[in-house]
Amino acid sequence: MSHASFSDFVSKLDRAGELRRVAQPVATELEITEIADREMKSPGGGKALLFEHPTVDGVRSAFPLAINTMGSERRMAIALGLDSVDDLAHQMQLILKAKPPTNLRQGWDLLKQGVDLLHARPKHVKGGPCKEVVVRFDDADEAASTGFSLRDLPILKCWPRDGGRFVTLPNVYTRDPDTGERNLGMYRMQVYDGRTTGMHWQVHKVAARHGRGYYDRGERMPVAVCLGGDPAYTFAATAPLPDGLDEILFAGFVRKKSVELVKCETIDLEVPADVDFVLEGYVQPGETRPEGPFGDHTGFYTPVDDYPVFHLTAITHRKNAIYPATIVGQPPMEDYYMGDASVRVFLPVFRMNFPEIVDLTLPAEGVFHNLVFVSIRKQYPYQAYKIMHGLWGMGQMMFSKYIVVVDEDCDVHNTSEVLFRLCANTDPQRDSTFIKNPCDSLDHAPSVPNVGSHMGFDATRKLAGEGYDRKWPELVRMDPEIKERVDRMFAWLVSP
Ligand SMILES: [Mn+2]
Repeated sequence: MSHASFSDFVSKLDRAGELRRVAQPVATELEITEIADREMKSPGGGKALLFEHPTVDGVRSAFPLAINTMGSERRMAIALGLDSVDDLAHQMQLILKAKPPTNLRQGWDLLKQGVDLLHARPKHVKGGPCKEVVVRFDDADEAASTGFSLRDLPILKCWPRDGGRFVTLPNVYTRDPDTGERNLGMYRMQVYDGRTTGMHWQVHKVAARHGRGYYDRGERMPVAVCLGGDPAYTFAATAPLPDGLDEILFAGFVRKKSVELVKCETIDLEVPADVDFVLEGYVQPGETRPEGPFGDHTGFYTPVDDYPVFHLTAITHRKNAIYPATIVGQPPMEDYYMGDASVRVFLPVFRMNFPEIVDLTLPAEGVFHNLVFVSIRKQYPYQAYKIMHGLWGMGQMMFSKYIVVVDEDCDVHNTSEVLFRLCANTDPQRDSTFIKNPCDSLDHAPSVPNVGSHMGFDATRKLAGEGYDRKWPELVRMDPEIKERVDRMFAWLVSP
């Protein structure tokens, strides 16, 4: 189920009891972070917050600011228009299993199974709410235009040592100059002035590759940045889609409604017509500027480095636009729930490559790349190592610093249970392995940036073929019949 607008989504959160409104003025400089951080660290991720009167340098912004809108399992499901995120995982599973329909009958059968691909294709429209207000920047002089600029948006200065204000939930649209292929990604943007920002796409990101294409041609690279609209766009921007798979098709599939695309005013790109803000502009390939520091999702400040510069040529927006934001920092934060939803939805894709995988999670403490818990149906010796190496060879999973493999009967979402297995089932020397692999650029621990070692633990039960000649003992467990009987007799006793 789609959302007509970002404010429609916020209203749904309100009706579900998932929103707290803050009526008093609060500073976009650090104060909103402190409030949002406490909320995100309260049990289950707290509530979404709508700051009705954020202030910028002491002046009330014309736009309210929403934060932590996806920061719980429930809100993530509401964002995707679902009762549970697992419903979407189930639909992914059906698609992967289904053969592409060759006739209407097969197509109809797929539809009956709940697979709805009809709405994946976007529609092209002439106008839309994102153009209710159009502000073009005169190339000659900003002051000659209305005076409206990025300074009018309630953009956060997140942490004390940050290099400035950062746009933290930007949906960034670029196009491959050779193939015309579109990409939607999320790259933080440091505000330099009213119409210039940094563009933090790292070398291995798709947009950076597009940039090299424009560089080779000696052409300006058009870039459009959208804020707000259906949260399905934000989910699609951060989802681990295979390179070349159009995020807009995926968003259409997620929201069960075609994305309506509209042409930008000053650049040759299309954006969803229902978003709250569109920042149109360009990156001049080759031009860079120091970006950072920034209090990052690693829990540490990432240092200053050179990144491309985004020059705005126009801002268009809804009259009643809401500015969406998030903060990152020491876990757990809102991004954990977004990442967790991605892992759940894409687990069927992992299972296609590795059918023995039962479940997989990236615990909040590992801030995505540092820790992976995976459970497998183990059938042969050293299968745990096969899975580790498989994951280390798959896309962004290559950055996984520690991988712990457990048996299928261990709940990977229960960190306490995984640690129990890790400690109880391993001989440290026999059951661990070190490898060399690329590291996340944001990881400050490796001696040399971007490269280092990773470690895997085989916490599964050991087989005879693994040099373990005794009989592996059985876990202490109650009989299921007794559990059921006790459940029936004592409803107040929660079955573990
Ligand atoms: Mn992509």
